[in-house]
Amino acid sequence: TKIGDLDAAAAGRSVLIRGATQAIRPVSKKMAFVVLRQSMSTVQCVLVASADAGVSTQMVRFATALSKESIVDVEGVVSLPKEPLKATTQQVEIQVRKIYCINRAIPTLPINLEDAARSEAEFEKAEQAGEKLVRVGQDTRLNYRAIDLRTPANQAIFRIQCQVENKFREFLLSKDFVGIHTPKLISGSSEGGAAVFKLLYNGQPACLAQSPQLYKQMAICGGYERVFEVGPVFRAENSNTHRHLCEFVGLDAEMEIKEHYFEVCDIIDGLFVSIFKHLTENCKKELETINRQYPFEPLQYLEKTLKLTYEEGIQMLKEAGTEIEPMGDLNTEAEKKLGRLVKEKYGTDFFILYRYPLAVRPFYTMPCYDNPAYTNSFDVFIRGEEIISGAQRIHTPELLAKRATECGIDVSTISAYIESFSYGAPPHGGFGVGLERVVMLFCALNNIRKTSMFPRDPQRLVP
Ligand code: ATP
Ligand code: AMO
Repeated sequence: TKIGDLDAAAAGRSVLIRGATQAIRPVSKKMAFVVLRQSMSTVQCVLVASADAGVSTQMVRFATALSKESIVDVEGVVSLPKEPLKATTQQVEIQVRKIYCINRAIPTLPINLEDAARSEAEFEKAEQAGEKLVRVGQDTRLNYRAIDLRTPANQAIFRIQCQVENKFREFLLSKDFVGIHTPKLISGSSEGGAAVFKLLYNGQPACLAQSPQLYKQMAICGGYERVFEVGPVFRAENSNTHRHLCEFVGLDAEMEIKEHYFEVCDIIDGLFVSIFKHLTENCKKELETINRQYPFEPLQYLEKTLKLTYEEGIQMLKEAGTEIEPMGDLNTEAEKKLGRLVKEKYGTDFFILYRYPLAVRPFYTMPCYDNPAYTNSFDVFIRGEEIISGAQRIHTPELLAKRATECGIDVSTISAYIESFSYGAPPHGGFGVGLERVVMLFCALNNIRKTSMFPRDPQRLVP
């Protein structure tokens, strides 16, 4: 039986439930309560010693001696409680007939799950009342992730993550994209720059892929028209921030362009509006669960995604008193401020900023036809933080080699990639999304480590 399915209609039914002992409360020698949990659902089990029900005082004693978080099987009958239950998700009780311990947890766990599941507001309220509660720090949570993942919010977060990934695939498949897999062991950097993990590949210097960039473009050269990939991305940058990981899940897409790179933006528009709608309509329980521990304002977005030029963005920041180098990159603070300004003016947390200066984009980005100091490129923001980068790509080998050289890349290290554009290459563009960032920002969480099940940051390689 699934605990989440137990409602008043099940009253009187005999059930067999396997779950974790979330709380154990002895009342007397003859009576005890055990709260059992499966994923996000909990139910109260009642043990009362009685000869009629075949429940002995030994069985009650056995139950009260169980350690929290042990795995047990309970046989019993569903009944309706006398008063509404506050501590469980289900409004029924189980009158226990038998209880078996399947696996015993150690008596003192390194994390108290109740504390790990509390909201900041609960801690503050308790403090004001003079109660002492222990906050569980992010590092402790990650050190004991197998326990931390059991909190209702964490159960919800990774279910949401799975839905985002699934919708990404589903939407792109419906638009005739083909799912591909590109190598993660590669000979050199794919984004330019030094932030790669180096290793030896049969004695030859190699590195972990910084993105599927070069290969997804070569798949387009290979006649695939529209491709996508979901896979790991490795970045060796020493970024100890709330939004950088050394390994994250990349959701990438690449497509032929018929007339204009806004065709790529249109795919993003349709894709993300469908993801947001799906989460809002079909993941209510998960979102409410996250909200209970980490309260957040629902994401505001428009039916047709707002697009602003980079210059318009700079202008908005200038008018609001922020001095910005017009041909430089936006720093984190400026991006956040722009996010707030856009929300005030246009009422959306989700927008596309396009036509970035050439100087701040990777070598493979197509310069604008009308002014090569700018590019046919864009970033996409949620709540003032970047979730996507994308662009039209250069599809002629000469210009590609020239731009690589200008960006300080040794073209001999990417000659096979550059040559791919000599054999007939259609105009194309694409984008890359960071899955953990999408979930973090949709739910307005404050740290990307909350949306990576086993995060890899510059400090952490275990568990
Ligand atoms: P992309 O790689 O597409 O640019 P990103 O969001 O990782 O995506 P970065 O260019 O790495 O963007 O960084 C954008 C901004 O984030 C930088 O301008 C900088 O302000 C900030 N940032 C990056 N790394 C760090 C760091 N280690 N410490 C503080 N801020 C950082
Ligand atoms: P970019 O480097 O901007 O672009 O990466 C694309 C998206 O990946 C996410 N991201 C990260 N997430 C967690 N930790 C990190 N260290 C990190 N770095 C990036 C962000 C970002 O928007 N090849 C291009 C994409 C393209 O043009 O198709 C690329 O890799 O959400």
